[in-house]
Amino acid sequence: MKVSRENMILYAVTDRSWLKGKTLSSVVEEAILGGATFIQLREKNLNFGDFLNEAIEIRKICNKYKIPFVIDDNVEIALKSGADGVHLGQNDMNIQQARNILGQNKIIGATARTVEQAVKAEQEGADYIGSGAVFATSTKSDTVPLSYENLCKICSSVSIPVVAIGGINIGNVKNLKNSGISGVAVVSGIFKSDDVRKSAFNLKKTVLEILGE
Ligand code: TZP
Ligand code: MG
Repeated sequence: MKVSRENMILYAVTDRSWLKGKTLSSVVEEAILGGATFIQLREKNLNFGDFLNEAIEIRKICNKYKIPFVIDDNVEIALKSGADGVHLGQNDMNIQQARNILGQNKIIGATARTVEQAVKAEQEGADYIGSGAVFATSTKSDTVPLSYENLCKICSSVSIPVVAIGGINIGNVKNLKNSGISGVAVVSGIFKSDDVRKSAFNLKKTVLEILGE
């Protein structure tokens, strides 16, 4: 599966911090039912076996709804789980190496915080760019702020889709209007909610409003 701009509208990045007894696959399904158009499995603390089993479970849910599914950081888990691809940060495996392992038909997303990083990622064969942090976030500790102006520059420097990430919620997403993004990547704005489906639904509605104008 490859990505289209429409797949980027509401890109949900998982987090198991707020499961409250639920399974991650059940909340991922809720996010999809609410309108998430893309799922990234982000696990920073699981061992390989648990990470792989979780990836296989979530892959099944995403396949059921035909939603693209990528693994954060880990090319081996992406390959072994049958995921649609991987999302690579600047300190992960390089894009060409991941492409050699995964093949042309898999999705490779890349984090870029500057125009130079974005242009390089596109040249190396990335399918989309994730850029942030556009707002303050407590989900990731080592983020660097990305200004609206620099987000706009990144969007206009590449022809692949760009998703903004970092602290995005229903209240501030309007500030990203006219930046050139194809959508937003969200962790807590979806998964911290007691009603994941409703939060995804409301967020998507607002994102579609700003993308349409
Ligand atoms: N990369 C940049 S900011 C961020 C990541 C993974 C965390 C985004 O989480 P939230 O909860 O949507 O602010
Ligand atoms: Mg990463």
